[in-house]
Amino acid sequence: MKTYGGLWIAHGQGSADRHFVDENSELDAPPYPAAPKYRLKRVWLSPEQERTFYWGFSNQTLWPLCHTAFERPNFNPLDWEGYRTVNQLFTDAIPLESLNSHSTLLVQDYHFALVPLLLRSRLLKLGIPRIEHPRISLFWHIPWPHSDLFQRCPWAREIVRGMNAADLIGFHTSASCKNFKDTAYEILGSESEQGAKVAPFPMGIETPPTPHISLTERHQLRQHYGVQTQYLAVGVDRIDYTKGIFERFQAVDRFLEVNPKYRGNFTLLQIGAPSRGEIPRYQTLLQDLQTEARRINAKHANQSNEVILFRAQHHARSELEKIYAIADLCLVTSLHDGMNLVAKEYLWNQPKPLHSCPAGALVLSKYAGAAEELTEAWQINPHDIEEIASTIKDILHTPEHERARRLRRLQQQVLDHNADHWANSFLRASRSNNENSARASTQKSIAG
Ligand code: GDG
Repeated sequence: MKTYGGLWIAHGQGSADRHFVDENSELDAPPYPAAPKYRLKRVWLSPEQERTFYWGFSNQTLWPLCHTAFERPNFNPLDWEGYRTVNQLFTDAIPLESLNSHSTLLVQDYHFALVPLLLRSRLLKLGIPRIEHPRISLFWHIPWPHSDLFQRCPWAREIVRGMNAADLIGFHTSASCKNFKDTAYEILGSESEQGAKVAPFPMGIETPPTPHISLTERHQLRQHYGVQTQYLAVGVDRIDYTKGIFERFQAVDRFLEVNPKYRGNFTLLQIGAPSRGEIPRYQTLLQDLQTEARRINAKHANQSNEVILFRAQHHARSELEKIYAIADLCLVTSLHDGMNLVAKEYLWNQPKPLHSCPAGALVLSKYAGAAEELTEAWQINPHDIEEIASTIKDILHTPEHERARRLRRLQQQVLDHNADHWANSFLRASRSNNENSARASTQKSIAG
């Protein structure tokens, strides 16, 4: 938005949001520093709409349905009703008068599957011919599961029809694209072929130059975070059952069981940002993780050393960057993940190898979208605790030149496919796709 400008329509949920908007619920953004780059328009939801649309259908139906983490989705008709209502609310908030066939509308994520079709209906009701519609692109940040699985959802047809009305649908991976195309074809038959173009756009991170960090700073930072051991692994996640944090703790436990010489010499620093705390499953997960960390710490207790330092709180970005920089390895053990940006952030924040410090190594779930790109990472099956444990050991025994070689290759991949690359290629594809479909509809109407 900062690069291209435009209008961002978003849920107003902050306690002060209403104080900072004009009579159209809009404001300049970003508010600081003074030069605004785009407009922000707030949509207000009632507590009931938040409960059904956000906590309910988005996060207790679509989220578990799309992640193969063996978590049962809720199929609650009231939540579905709330989801439809809020999708209509957001569609109605789109200022049609300022859009034309040169405009691009980006619909973000699984909360808004119905917006593309609802918008088409609104445009057609106003008598605006298809050729004059804005380009509609949808980016789906989470995986798309196997067609057979998705069709268990009682409202699968409405969801897929809603999405298919876009010109372009982007996923992070080719696997999700294939699953979506299969689902659309099985549900809609040949109608699906006249719908959206579907393609992978693997998302990247911002890649500014990263600061150098000296041996002394590294030492001080480790002390600051309570790390007293030679080897440090890091995990950074929202506390979510899809992220495989519990499995990660168990793998560290197993690693120390099989390799007792690392007891007192290996720490996992786990950052867990509280997330979706209104949902009971997320509350019990946090408690389970705390209990498991305590159990493992007691089991391998070595004087004052804790094996798992679990910091279940939000951290400033600058702090995360330092934590990435001081860790010898990063454990990304998602049971399923659209992409996983943490993997890329860890790689990018690795300092130039310092004398006597090993190059950072990434343990990466093969069920994270990032695994399609980051092929030089140490890939594991997150359900296989033995495999994660033995991979940690393999990494600690890998020669330095090999670790450094892999890191260089991975960092190059992160740089070549950074956030700018993602935004530019998605927008370019939105535009070229529209030109193609505009041409196709012109030809059709001429033929007609
Ligand atoms: C969804 C998809 C996809 C975490 N803790 C803190 C914090 N974070 C930041 C990380 C990272 C982001 O949150 C998490 O991104 P992920 O990609 O790992 O995962 P999700 O939140 O599940 O995101 C995912 C993504 O969308 C993008 O499309 O990759 O698959 O599930 O940037 O650094 N940031 C701060 N404090 C924390 O405590 N400041």
